[in-house]
Amino acid sequence: MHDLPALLRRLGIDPDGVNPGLYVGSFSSASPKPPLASFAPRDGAPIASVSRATREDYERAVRSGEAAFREWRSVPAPVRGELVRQLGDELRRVKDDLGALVSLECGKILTEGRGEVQEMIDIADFACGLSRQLYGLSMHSERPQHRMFEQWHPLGTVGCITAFNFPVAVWAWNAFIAAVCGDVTLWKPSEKTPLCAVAVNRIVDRVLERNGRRGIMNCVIGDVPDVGEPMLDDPRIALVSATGSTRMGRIVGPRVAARFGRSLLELGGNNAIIVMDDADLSLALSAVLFGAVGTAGQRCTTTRRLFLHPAIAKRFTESLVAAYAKVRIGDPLDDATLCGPLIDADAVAGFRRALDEIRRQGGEVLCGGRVLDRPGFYVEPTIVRAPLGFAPSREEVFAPILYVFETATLDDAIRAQNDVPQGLSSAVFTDSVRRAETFLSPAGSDCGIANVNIGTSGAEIGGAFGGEKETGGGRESGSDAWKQYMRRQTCTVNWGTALPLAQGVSFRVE
Ligand code: UN1
Repeated sequence: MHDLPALLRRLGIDPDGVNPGLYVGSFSSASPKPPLASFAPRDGAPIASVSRATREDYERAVRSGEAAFREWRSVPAPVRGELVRQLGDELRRVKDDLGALVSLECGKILTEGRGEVQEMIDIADFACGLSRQLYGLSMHSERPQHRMFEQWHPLGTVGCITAFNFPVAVWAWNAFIAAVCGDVTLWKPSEKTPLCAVAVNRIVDRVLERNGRRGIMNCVIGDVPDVGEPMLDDPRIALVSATGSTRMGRIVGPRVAARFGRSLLELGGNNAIIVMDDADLSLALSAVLFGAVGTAGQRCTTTRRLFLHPAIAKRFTESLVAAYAKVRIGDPLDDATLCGPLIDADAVAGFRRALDEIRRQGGEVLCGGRVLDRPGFYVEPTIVRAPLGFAPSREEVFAPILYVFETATLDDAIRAQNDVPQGLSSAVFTDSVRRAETFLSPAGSDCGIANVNIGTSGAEIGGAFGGEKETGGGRESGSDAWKQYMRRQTCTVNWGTALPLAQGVSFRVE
């Protein structure tokens, strides 16, 4: 359908040569390492390649950022917001092309690829407004003629490690908020989606160059030991914002903490929807379908578990299986497709392993369960009926596998939902105010996101995004997530002629 080489060229990607893997206020392709090839999950074919940044490139990038930060931190925040506004405008212009590249390189369907670019545009608008609202507090001093307040200052360099499944939006959540906060960013994108990063950096470069601000958003595309790991131990990286698996978070969190750095972790999810007997079942069905099958089960917010009230369990499961049968699996660039491929062969192997284990432990596969025998990395969206506490359902597998359970009461469902190590997103479907509020109460869902009559995935940027327990505790994107990108300073000003001490302490020489 698309003229792919033309699409790549419009986005500043050379389909034939080696694209630069280093953006530090200038481009560079001169790497001694073999280029990194990017493959399209839809057919496994190579798309284009990118030079791999080295450990020395990382060093250049950090230095470039540090130099830019010395000026950027003193630029008025609303002026910083204006630059982010321009980035949003550029993204509006390339929305369809960049959305198509996201589909091509990470395999999500076109509407979701475009949606991801829209998420970047939304966070640009949010960050621009936020640049005039980085509010501090003022408090009443207990001492006469004293003023007390707190203010927020830029942190420095924010290291941003992103995953393949949101190859552009999660960077924007971090980079745009960090930019209005006066920080500089150093982006390490997933090696599985380097071309999305190249396309974004082409746009960023244009806007930074126009504003004379090259160096405030840098990017190193390369291997983890060269350009990812160094961030963890580097005291020049004030905040490491990392999205990925819980396994990765277990490495990042302690390493950054050991040097008293800050980390913001967005790790695994194991999200559930509870459907009660008084729910609008057609709403619930659409939500489960999008939550479980959308992005081929590769969102951290993907619906992985379903808790059904016994009165509707049979009917709802039947409708869901019927809906799954109608899902078109195929080329993500084809408008008729609802379920695209997994990212690569490893992901397919993970799906296979999970299904073997599910069968071995007695899970009942109601539909799907197979790997499709065609080029690319396609698997069937799968529904598994299992007893409560089924061990495989405690793990996040990045594939469209949905476990269905029956739970007699709302309390049982909430208990079962919370009984996993992860705590990202959750939802209840009910028309009862009492049940909805129970789910949202302190004794309800233990997740960072709790929804009523809305699924677990597809959050808007305006709220703080993130989760509890093994999800890592970080919050990105909207609300007051910006505070993690700044340092708080408490200030007391004495404008009087005496020096009274707090707490009534007297300390004087006669
Ligand atoms: C992710 O999967 O890492 O809520 C992020 C959502 C998207 C973000 C997902 N807005 O599904």
